[in-house]
Amino acid sequence: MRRLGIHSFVWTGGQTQEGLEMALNKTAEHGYRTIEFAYLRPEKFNLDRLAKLAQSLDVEIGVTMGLPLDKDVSSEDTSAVLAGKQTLADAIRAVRDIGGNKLGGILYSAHTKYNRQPTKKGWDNSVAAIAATAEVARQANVDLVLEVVNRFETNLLNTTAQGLKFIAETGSEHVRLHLDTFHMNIEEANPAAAIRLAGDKIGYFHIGESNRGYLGDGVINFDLIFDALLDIDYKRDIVFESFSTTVVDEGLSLACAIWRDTWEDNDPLAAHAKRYIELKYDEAKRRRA
Ligand code: FUD
Repeated sequence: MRRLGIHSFVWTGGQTQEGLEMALNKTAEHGYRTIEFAYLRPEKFNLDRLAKLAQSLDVEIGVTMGLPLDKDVSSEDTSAVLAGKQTLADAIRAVRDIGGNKLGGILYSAHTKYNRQPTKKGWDNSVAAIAATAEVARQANVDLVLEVVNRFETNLLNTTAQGLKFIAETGSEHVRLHLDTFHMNIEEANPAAAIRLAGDKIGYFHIGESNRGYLGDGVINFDLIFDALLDIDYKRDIVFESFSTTVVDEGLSLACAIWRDTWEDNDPLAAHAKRYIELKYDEAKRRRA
């Protein structure tokens, strides 16, 4: 792994400058070296100040988001697709301006529980929009990673195999997958096999438990996950993600159906996750030695 990071929603709903600055400080204090800002609203913040603070703390910033339905690039409606492309291009500029290194999340569709089947035309529209976005991202020196999520959060890319087909169709070497153990646990028959299948096409990796709470409390077999990540020689960032109603954001909490507390105190959660990930990673390395 390159850098171990933490999702900002462990610290803050992300609605204020102070909240994001606190999140950066907490991240560094706990020894994480990258943070994920989700649903960043660039117009609300002083991006330059956040960039400088991150740099002074040696914490890198990644940004993730999902599209709203009226900007869904997997829609058959041309105006929604155009609006979505514009949103993605704006988001890449915000990532660049905050000194960030990647844009991830549900960039290829709306982040929602769909009430319709995906369509071939919608898939093609999304592939074309992501191919165009990849070029914007490449020029801005920002990685573009597509998060494969469970069926209740998109209707387009629920499995790694679908994600690989999608990125192949974009024809761009600049698009990679953003995989997440919570989602894989729901959709993949064999999460470790999915990691091996994706190999070098994994650009970003989320570690989350099956109940989105404390690592180790749920059903995910992290030994198999870390064995697979070592097998493919995964060298990019790994980020711990956990959600609770202790930290609420209108957009993300609703899209992810976060209706209850999996924890109340974020400091012990963050400390535990870092110890847990480092331990599992070391154990996997020892198994190989
Ligand atoms: C959502 C999820 C998150 C989310 C991201 C979007 O279920 O797993 O990774 O997609 O935070 O900003």
